[in-house]
Amino acid sequence: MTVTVKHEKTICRICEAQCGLVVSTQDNRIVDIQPNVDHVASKGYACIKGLKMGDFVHSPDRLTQPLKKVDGQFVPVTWDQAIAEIGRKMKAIHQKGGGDSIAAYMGNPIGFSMWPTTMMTFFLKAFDADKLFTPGTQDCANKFAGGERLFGSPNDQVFPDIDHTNLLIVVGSNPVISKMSFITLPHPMKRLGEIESRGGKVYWINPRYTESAKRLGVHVPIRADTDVFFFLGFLHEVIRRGAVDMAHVQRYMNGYDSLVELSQPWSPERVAEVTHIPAATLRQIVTDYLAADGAAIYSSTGVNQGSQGLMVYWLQEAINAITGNLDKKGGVLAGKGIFPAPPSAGKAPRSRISDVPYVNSIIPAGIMADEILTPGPGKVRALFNMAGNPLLTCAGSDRLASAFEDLELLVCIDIVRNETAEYADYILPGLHSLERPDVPFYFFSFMGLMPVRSFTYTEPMLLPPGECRDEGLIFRQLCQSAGRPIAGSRIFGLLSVAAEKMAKMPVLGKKTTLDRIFLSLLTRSGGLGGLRKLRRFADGILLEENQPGDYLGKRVNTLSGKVELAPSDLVERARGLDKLFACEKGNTGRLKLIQKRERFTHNSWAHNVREFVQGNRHTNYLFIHPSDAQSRSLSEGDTAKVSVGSKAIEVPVRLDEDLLPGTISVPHGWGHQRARGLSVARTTGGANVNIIMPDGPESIEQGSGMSHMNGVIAEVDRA
Ligand SMILES: Nc1nc2c(c(=O)[nH]1)N[C@H]1C(S)=C(S)[C@@H](COP(=O)(O)OP(=O)(O)OC[C@H]3O[C@@H](n4cnc5c(=O)[nH]c(N)nc54)[C@H](O)[C@@H]3O)O[C@H]1N2
Ligand SMILES: Nc1nc2c(c(=O)[nH]1)N[C@H]1C(S)=C(S)[C@@H](COP(=O)(O)OP(=O)(O)OC[C@H]3O[C@@H](n4cnc5c(=O)[nH]c(N)nc54)[C@H](O)[C@@H]3O)O[C@H]1N2
Ligand code: SF4
Ligand SMILES: [Mo]
Repeated sequence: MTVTVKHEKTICRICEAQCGLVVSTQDNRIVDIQPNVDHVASKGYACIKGLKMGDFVHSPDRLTQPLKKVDGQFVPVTWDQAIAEIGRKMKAIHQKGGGDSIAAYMGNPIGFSMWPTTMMTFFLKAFDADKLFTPGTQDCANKFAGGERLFGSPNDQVFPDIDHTNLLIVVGSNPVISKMSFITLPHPMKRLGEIESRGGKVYWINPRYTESAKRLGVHVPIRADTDVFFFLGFLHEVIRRGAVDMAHVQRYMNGYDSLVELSQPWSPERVAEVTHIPAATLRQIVTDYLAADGAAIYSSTGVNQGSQGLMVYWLQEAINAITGNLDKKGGVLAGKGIFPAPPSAGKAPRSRISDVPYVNSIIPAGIMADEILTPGPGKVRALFNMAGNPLLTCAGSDRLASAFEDLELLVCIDIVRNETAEYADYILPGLHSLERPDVPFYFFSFMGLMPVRSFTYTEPMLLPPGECRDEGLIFRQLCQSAGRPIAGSRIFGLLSVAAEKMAKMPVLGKKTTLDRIFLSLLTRSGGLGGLRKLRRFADGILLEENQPGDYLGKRVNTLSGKVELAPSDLVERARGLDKLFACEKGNTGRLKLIQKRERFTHNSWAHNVREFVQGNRHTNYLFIHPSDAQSRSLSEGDTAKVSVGSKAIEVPVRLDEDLLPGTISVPHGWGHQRARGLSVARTTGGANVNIIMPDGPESIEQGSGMSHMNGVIAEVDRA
């Protein structure tokens, strides 16, 4: 008998690089994954996680049927029973508490898939619910909030024109490991290396001498969470030198005078007192930035997760704009989506807890526990968690655990039974990304954050195991069961039922599923044609190149049509910076805790792959500079107690000379010992750093809702 091996092309949906892959399958099992050398954007690049995706898909821990908690134990139930019971419970909760009593958490991995994420929002809409939590307030909501203020919409974002820039300043990103965010950049180090090859320069502003900085560029160590002062010093110096393109500013921007005023007190000498970047170094960076024909400053989670992410974003983009680098070849370019962005929800809702504004329709995860635990109207009683593990990935894990216990209904839709799912009433088996058709990530399809503009439609590579079900379908069925039309639209509800019936017909079958109908409508709306055509381009399609000069005066979405350099709330907040500066000076000598991503980890969900957690990778560590360890009588391998306020965790010590003294790091996503559904991860060591990360309304950044996970003041002792 001949055994057929199929080789099919797809895109990886683990991180934002979205690399092209060739997946070889036999009898519905992955036998090999190789980088797709013909993919128009990734051109043969892929990392170990994409290539080992088979280990996630075929994990013995895959959920294959719905589970219900009965007397503290999970027992298998049929889909009909699960859908009917959850639907009934939803109806009752909705009748009692209305839409405000229902919330959802949409995790990072499924953020890369268009259909289930859209259906989750339609599901919430069906119940007049708007409490959508996502990891956005752990990684990027400051950029959404900044985009709205400066450019007129959270979806209006800029990215560095990497392939043409002559000077790139990277603040708080380590591309060798993470492949970056808010930009799709497969093989980032090759592309950054080309900047140097053409005579340009790369600066890394980072409290850690990272894997990326060791490969190329100039590393400038900065005291954690003082970036706002680095940018104030930068702005001060640009303005003092008169290096502002005034004609450009007058024509395309508003509010420049406020920038002049607020930057005045912040000389490079003064900011050096807290950033620890010598004034001469800052001046040299400014000189190089101004001398380059096409320069860009880019920042990422290293600052987004700091206490001033929105302020940093504002100052950074103001500098890029006033120096003439916005909308310029080699500078920063404004993304141009492939599809029209979803209409704005109008005035942003505000949370019942502390009146916090939602940002880009998301409510801060830092107040999730409060939303659930605080009694009164609007108390969250039901939570749907899709592809998320908030217990390990959101700040304040202990309070979250109490909150999840307090819920009347917690439903987790996942591919495995993770830590959060232990608190669930029902666990429903969803699909792995390789089991669904898809289009590229929202940030590229709608926001256009792509130096190489391209589009790849992918079919599923595999049939799902057991009774795993498309998440979008689950939401549709739950709505029907609760008697609420999906998306609050009877017509859409009826159409989706009809489409689902059609999909069961033998002839139409495979090609007319609900998700494909949706994706086809979407691709047609972007002028790309339908799926039948797109299937022929498995290596992706190159789209019209980015056009510097097509943004200012043409596509700026603010009411004035100009870039708003001085958003009033931020200018107001800038008045408090003297106080912050004094406070920061008072912190000199105290330890600051920062995040660290690692090659073989991906937030909380890669630790269940045996090869990724072998040897000394079986735990997370406290990374600490030898001088800080010595003053606390700690040596390599000792167990340290790391505390923030009254909360503490214990982790083994790793000495790390790459850290600026005064900086410590504990990678997140660990602490799996109680995960009964994760046969590999549960054998690992380590602790969940989010137990000690601050949560609650006081802990999140004003205006962006970002959780503070970087540069948090901490103490370290011997355990
Ligand atoms: N291997 C791996 N890759 C990943 C992930 C993963 O978990 N593992 N996660 C993915 C996800 S979800 C995201 S959002 C992206 C994130 O990707 P990026 O946003 O590009 O983040 P990182 O590369 O982790 O780099 C953050 C850097 O900030 C530095 N830093 C910490 N504190 C400060 C500070 O106060 N100031 C400055 N200037 N720098 C600081 C850290 O030392 C670190 O090098 O990565 C994605 N890629
Ligand atoms: N302290 C600290 N905490 C952090 C960070 C930090 O730097 N420091 N980084 C933060 C960042 S940037 C992020 S993005 C968040 C991520 O946080 P989360 O999104 O909450 O967590 P993940 O670990 O990505 O886990 C998601 C779950 O999705 C499941 N899954 C994967 N694919 C699918 C799918 O296709 N369908 C379904 N139904 N399930 C799927 C996995 O099995 C896993 O259980 O963590 C944040 N937490
Ligand atoms: S770099 Fe990101 S998208 Fe590319 S293979 Fe690795 S995980 Fe997948
Ligand atoms: Mo993230």
